[in-house]
Amino acid sequence: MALKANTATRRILLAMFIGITLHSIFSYTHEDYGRVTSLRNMNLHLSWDGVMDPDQSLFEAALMTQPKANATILMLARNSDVDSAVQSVTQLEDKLNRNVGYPWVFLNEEPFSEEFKRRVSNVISGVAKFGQIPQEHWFQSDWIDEEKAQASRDEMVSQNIIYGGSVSYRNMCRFNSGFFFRHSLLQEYKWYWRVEPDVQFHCHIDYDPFRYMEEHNKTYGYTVTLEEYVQTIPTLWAATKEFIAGHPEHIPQDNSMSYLSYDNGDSYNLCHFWSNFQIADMDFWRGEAYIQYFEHLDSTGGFYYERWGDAPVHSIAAALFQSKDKIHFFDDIGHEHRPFTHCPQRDGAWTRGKCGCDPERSFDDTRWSCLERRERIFN
Ligand SMILES: Nc1nc2c(ncn2[C@@H]2O[C@H](COP(=O)(O)OP(=O)(O)O)[C@@H](O)[C@H]2O)c(=O)[nH]1
Ligand SMILES: [Mg+2]
Repeated sequence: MALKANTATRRILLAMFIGITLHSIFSYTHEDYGRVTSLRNMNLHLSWDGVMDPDQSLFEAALMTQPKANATILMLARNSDVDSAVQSVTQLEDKLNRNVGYPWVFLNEEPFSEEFKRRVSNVISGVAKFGQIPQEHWFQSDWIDEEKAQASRDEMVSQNIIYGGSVSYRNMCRFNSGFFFRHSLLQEYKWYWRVEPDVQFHCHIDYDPFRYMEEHNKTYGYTVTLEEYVQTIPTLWAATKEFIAGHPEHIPQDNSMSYLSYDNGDSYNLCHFWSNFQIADMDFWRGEAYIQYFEHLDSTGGFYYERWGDAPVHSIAAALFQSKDKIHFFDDIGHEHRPFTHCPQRDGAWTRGKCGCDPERSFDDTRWSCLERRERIFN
């Protein structure tokens, strides 16, 4: 008896020793393994009274062990945005990312302050990287006629057009249109999720949206589609038509022109995907069709002589330079960027995601939404 117990005890001790040794080796050598098995993260799965929520912990455990996409969560922000950045990051970490651990990248045309980095890193479960945008990717090019640009800004201010007088807003729109995906910190990634300061994520996300995009062969995902202010893009469609005429090779047969236009491309109906939420494939923006389109648009000076937003520019490209099945509506992701909220209404998504938003007040039901038009075309 004593001999048997001794052997059994020795085996148990040996197994424990091997287990602890392997755990230590993996924790040091595999960042993901260390993250998902750390006590700090395990604690997060306990509810306020220390009891596990069985549904929650099951899907969280499943998410943790799945393979990851080559992806990052991206935020462009100013140092003064720190409070709103922390609030957006906290929400997305809580609703998804603490279970999947995608790295965050923060970009700014100025160096990030120590305070910004410290406050934001403190609410991130994994890696956070902070980068400065090269001057030539941000500031108004020298060849832009500043007198003409100033006159246009003054005119927009007199018409009360939102951000009409702002040069920095124009820099931001042009950067988001043509440069963010060229930043050195983003070169290693294919996928990005754009998050802005001061947004809300209203529902728990129980799957990995990047993997969804990958597995379903998508390139662009959105939550809200609406009409652009026509005064900000008077000549964007003319410039687009010029480009299309010169580059028929970039327009596949089954594109989504009918989402953008009611008259087969003659005029633009102003529908676009709101770009404060984007989950997309940077290789699409890095590809020949988009780079040529951006360069064509940029050469007209329209980002400064008018006030072209990155949202219509991205949307037009996503709709025209690829087949329509590449675009995905993330109906089940509750996202709010004031003044509009997309709140899931269908397929039990609101209940499943334990959403805090009011589905009755989802932007989808308003007359400004392009969703119905989009659905007619995409489904
Ligand atoms: N670094 C930096 N980020 C900016 C600047 N202007 C806007 N942003 C960021 O660009 C995004 C869109 O700007 P926002 O002010 O939210 O514009 P809106 O959503 O169109 O009202 C947000 O992520 C902002 O933090 C700027 O001058 N510098
Ligand atoms: Mg915003």
